[in-house]
Amino acid sequence: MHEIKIEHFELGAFTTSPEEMAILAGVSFPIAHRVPGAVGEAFDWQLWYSAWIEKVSGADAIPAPSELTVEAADTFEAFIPWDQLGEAAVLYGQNGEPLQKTGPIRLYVPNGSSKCLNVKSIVKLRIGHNAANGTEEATYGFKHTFSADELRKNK
Ligand SMILES: Nc1nc2c(c(=O)[nH]1)N[C@H]1C(S)=C(S)[C@@H](COP(=O)(O)O)O[C@H]1N2
Ligand SMILES: [Mo]
Repeated sequence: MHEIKIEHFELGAFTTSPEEMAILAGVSFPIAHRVPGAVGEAFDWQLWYSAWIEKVSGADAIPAPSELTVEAADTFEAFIPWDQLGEAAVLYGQNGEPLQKTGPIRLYVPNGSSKCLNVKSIVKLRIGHNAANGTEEATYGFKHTFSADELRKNK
């Protein structure tokens, strides 16, 4: 699975890939520089976001986001206030190859409130902006939503 969905509060829905994100961010570094013991190649979250917003918004002024929600293939997700993402990095490769177990990408939040925010196997990035701007705390866990069919079966 190499596809990553992006949902932006003002710009809408996009699809990208780890390779495309790394190229846009421009600079890669060993993730161990920010997370001792972690292995692989990463790029800076904020560097990617600035490059991406410039590319997709053109000359339009877009308000700064207040939060990032990442969704993983196993339905684990994390909600992270934007101000915890100052040192955040995205792991996208190991030994020059795409990530295997934790791919397509993994987020690391070195100065975040919890290691549990280092979400593996991210398939969707939701960049949000809401009224509670800056007052919220990070949350994480497995999503508990079921389709109508699943609910009927589980009865
Ligand atoms: N996709 C996904 N990412 C995840 C989790 C998970 O269950 N699924 N667990 C989180 C939790 S609770 C922790 S503590 C860390 C553990 O990271 P590690 O396996 O590198 O120690 O991964 C986080 N990322
Ligand atoms: Mo955890």
